[in-house]
Amino acid sequence: MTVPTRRIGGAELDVIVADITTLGVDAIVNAANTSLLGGGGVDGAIHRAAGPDLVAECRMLHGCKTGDAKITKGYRLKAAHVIHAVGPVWNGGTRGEDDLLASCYRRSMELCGKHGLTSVAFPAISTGIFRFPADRAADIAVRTTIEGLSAAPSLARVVFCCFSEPSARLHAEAIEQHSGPCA
Ligand code: AR6
Repeated sequence: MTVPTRRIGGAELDVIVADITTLGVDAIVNAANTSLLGGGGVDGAIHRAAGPDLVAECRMLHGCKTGDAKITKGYRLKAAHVIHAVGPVWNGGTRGEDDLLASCYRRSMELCGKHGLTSVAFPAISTGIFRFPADRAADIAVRTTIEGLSAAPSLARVVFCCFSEPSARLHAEAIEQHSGPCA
């Protein structure tokens, strides 16, 4: 699937299907849990690829609340940094899940701005082990990231790094919906 790049302000938005641990961007975002000490899914893959120094730095952060994000170095990854964002577990949608998911994208964008990062890649946070509906999550991810560009003027590239074609299609549709027609 080829998705045309969209430009919003000074940033381009891309959707790709890839293993996020292979990307040479300033920061990859991790779909972490509140302990920040690793787990399965993309979290496990990032810790394996980064090596043991990552969990050592994470230990010093003393966890992270759901809806928040914290930044570390990338160690053996190509990415210089990892932004550990904690998405909500899906519980039917009545426990603030939408707001918590939006919050972790917003906090990640704020960290990109604070650290002057020029490129960032997001996985589809909460849509795996945490069971958040993929279409609803893609809409929140794209909308909140576009809103967050104003907090991160240094960003020239935002990548939605999906792990399947259907996930990529959902993100591409959301970009189309929230960014207007292709220029
Ligand atoms: N690259 C890109 N995307 C990936 C990769 C990868 N290497 N591996 C999985 N995905 P998940 P969650 C996709 O389960 O739902 C962990 O145990 C995956 O297909 O990794 O937020 C944490 O420690 C899905 O679309 O994260 C937490 O306890 C998306 O990444 C919990 O899982 C997120 O799936 C977090 O669950």
